[in-house]
Amino acid sequence: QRADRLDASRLTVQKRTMTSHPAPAHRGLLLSFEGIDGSGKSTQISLLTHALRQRGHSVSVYREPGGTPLSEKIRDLLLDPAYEPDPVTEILLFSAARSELAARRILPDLEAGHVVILDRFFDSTTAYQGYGNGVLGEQALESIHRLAAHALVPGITFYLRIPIQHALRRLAAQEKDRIESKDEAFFSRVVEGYEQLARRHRRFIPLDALAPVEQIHGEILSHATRLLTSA
Ligand code: Z5A
Repeated sequence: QRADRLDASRLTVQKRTMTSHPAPAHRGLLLSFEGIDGSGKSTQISLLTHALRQRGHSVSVYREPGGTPLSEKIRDLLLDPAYEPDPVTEILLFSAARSELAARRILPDLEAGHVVILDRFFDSTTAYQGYGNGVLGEQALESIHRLAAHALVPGITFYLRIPIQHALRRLAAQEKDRIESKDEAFFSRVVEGYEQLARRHRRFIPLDALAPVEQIHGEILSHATRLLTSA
């Protein structure tokens, strides 16, 4: 029996508070990674993907915004310094890219029993647009997230916590896109957003992003393993 055939009773998608749009039933496991740029998400995602595949799991990995041809086009628009979208437009564009990814990739993969790993999900919109740009109340944002994510919620959200100065130093050599070019005050608000989310949601697992790569990977793998084997 393949290791990725998860028992339906062990599904980890959290129950929605809004009954009008319940979380879809599926056999897979949804994991997301969050944190400011340079916190080490890509590094940890590739280690986790490799470890889970070695154990026989089918693993899909998607980045946000992106992951489908249309979502990648929206990503290009969103990160292009030539445009400065209205802040509400920006939320809706991130959400449009998310909806396309959720409907065309994430849901089918979860239904097939895959472990789906997301490099960012709707928590990024809360942190960057909600807190960073200071747009829309939490309730409005939550309704948009529910719609755009097709009611999916990660079983675990790994939050790589890093002081802004350290993250900036790690990325100093890279060319900056539109959002990476924002000032430090913006990133302080984004971090405050993540800290609020981490306090509020039990699915958030905060990790010290300054620890050695292998140590962080060990923690992440043990949480993912617990979820994959829990009854
Ligand atoms: N965005 C948004 O505003 N709203 C939304 O709803 C969504 C996104 C979904 C997408 O950026 C941008 O869109 C992002 C948020 C916004 N912009 N900002 N700012 P992206 O996809 O281009 O990139 P990113 O997601 O921000 O991540 P990144 O820049 O690729 O960084 P990372 O994946 O977190 O880190 P990394 O590449 O794994 O590591 C960075 C460097 O640190 C690298 O040299 C590593 O070797 C090193 N590293 C990693 N871990 C360690 C440890 N533990 N110790 C030492 N060095 C390490």
